[in-house]
Amino acid sequence: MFKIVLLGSEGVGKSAITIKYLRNKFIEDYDPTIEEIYRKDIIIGEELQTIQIHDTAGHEEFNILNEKYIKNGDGFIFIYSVTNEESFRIIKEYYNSVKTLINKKRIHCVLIGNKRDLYNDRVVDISEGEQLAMNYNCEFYETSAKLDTVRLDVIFNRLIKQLCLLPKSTSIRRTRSIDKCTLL
Ligand SMILES: Nc1nc2c(ncn2[C@@H]2O[C@H](COP(=O)(O)OP(=O)(O)OP(=O)(O)O)[C@@H](O)[C@H]2O)c(=O)[nH]1
Ligand SMILES: [Mg+2]
Repeated sequence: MFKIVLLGSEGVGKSAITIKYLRNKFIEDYDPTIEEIYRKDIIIGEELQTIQIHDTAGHEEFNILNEKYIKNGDGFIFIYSVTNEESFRIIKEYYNSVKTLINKKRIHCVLIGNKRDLYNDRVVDISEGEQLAMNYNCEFYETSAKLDTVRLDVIFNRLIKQLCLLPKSTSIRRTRSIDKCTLL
């Protein structure tokens, strides 16, 4: 089982992305997350594999649990909103926390700029996201939990594929059956 942790400041759309990905439904109301853990079965190669998604709290009052999730995480999705400069700036802090806490050479992650449907409110340029992702050696996507459907599947699958490709000796817990996994 792969544990995927979503990180980003409050209101950027972590929960909206999670629910859209899992249930193809967009949540319009804002209800700050305390902690949510979801499971999803996906087909990898010919095997059924379970991923666990940790939707963390961006709100300072609730994010004391995040350290625990980061330590147990296999892959990370860093999310900011293209309408919020501060949420972009703070990605560096999340990234550095992960780097410190998981103590691995390489962080398997994806960077997402969310809310691209709000083009009149955009304050973070796409090139800024691209540059940051290049620094982190990770993939970058701009998306919208409100409008995009396919893209979220692609994003999650790309990250899972990275995790599948890791050699067996890494600390990631996986079932025997996916030792030679290929993602469809
Ligand atoms: N227009 C638009 N609104 C979005 C999008 N994604 C999320 N929202 C809205 O932004 C608000 C916050 O979204 P959440 O998913 O709850 O944010 P969060 O990152 O989980 O916030 P915390 O749980 O507090 O950390 C909600 O009202 C969502 O409907 C998007 O892509 N486009
Ligand atoms: Mg949330």
